[in-house]
Amino acid sequence: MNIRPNDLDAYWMPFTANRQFKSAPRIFVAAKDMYYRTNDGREVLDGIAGLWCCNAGHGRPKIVEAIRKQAAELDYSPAFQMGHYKAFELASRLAALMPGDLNHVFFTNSGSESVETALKIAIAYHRVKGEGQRVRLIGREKGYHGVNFGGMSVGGMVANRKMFGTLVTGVDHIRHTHGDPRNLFSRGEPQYGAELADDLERLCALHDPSTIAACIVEPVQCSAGVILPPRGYLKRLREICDRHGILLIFDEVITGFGRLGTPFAVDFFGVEPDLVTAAKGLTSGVIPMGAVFAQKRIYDAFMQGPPAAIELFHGYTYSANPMACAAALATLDTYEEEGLLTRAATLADTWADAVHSLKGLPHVIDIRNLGLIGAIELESIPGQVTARAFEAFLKCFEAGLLIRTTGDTIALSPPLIIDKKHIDILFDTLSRVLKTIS
Ligand code: PXG
Repeated sequence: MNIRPNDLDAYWMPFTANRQFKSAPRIFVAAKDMYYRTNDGREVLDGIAGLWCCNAGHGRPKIVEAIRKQAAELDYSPAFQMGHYKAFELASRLAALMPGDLNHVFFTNSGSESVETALKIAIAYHRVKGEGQRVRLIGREKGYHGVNFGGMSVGGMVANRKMFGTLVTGVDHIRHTHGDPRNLFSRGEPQYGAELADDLERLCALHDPSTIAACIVEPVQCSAGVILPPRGYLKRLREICDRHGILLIFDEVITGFGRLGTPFAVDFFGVEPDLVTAAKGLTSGVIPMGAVFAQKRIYDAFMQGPPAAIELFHGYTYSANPMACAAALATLDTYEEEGLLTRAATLADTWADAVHSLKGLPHVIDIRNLGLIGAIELESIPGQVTARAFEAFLKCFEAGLLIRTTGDTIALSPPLIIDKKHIDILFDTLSRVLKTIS
């Protein structure tokens, strides 16, 4: 076969209709602050922070400079049995951002790896504590925890699961919280449905709680179309886990680093889980990196036995990669200097007004928001789920706005540097497009 440079064929694109894309490619060539630039020279307003990750915006000088400098100074350092200063510095700074005793940090390279790491730590924790029978993992319907086997198994997105065999065994799911008609068009946290957390009690009764290692949930289910936890739901989940000795894991890959107007959703909801996964905003999306936060008592439980024994047989070649650490430290500096981890709280009302202003436009059947997240759910064309939202996606892109769609829901989650002027442009464009879709 004749392969030419820049031929579109060789690249097998992730979560993309490859043939459709390659017949009409959409290519970015540059990005700065709130905007991407396309190969045909158009500016596109970033309504989704890349893929929910570029929280500091694009091309931020401190981050760019830190990466440049690190590449020249210490490009790579072995992740096992060797250390470099920035890894320790980053872990300490991250631990200081978290409330309570969530003060030990394990580094990974993605949200998916963070999830696998957290699930493995949970199971191993019970074993080192002498409860090796606690092996079951509980996820939630419609949950998204990445695409590796553990995350896919505790996840609840049917399309992401059905092609891949029997998945990890010993996994069960609590019900999702979507669909109560009383919650339609709620501003912020929906009022009804906290009792859905009791579904975990049902699974405890079925499996016996002594067999359950952990329950993992996203505080806000973003990938499934921004499904919000009803008021009191997460607290109730915490109480049930406590009652039965089950570890609670918050998957904060999206909600971490300021998305809700607090550093983490942990702060926003006032609920302290045992483990927290993060990625994306950790480096503002610039270099792949993830992290798992563990409570001190979990870390301490492993620090037993002969000091020469490796306590956890887990890790990645690129755990705490120096380039990623440098990018993350510069990202944290940028967040701090510009107040970005709490900026969403300042903008939340303006944002909520703007998102809910779309009520009444054609096909809009629900609107949801929290922090700097918004979702506009469109009525599906019968037999053609996704078609309507995808049309909106293409038309927005042509009109200079990047949005994200899942099913027939439009999701918005802009860089946290967004200001009122961009919010106006975003919603003017989106409302114009919504008036034209079939
Ligand atoms: N957990 C959660 C809660 C996520 O949202 C992952 C884990 C996996 O992260 P990695 O880094 O392995 O992709 C995610 C990722 C979307 C979308 O628009 C969401 C994600 C990724 C890409 C697209 O729904 N979330």
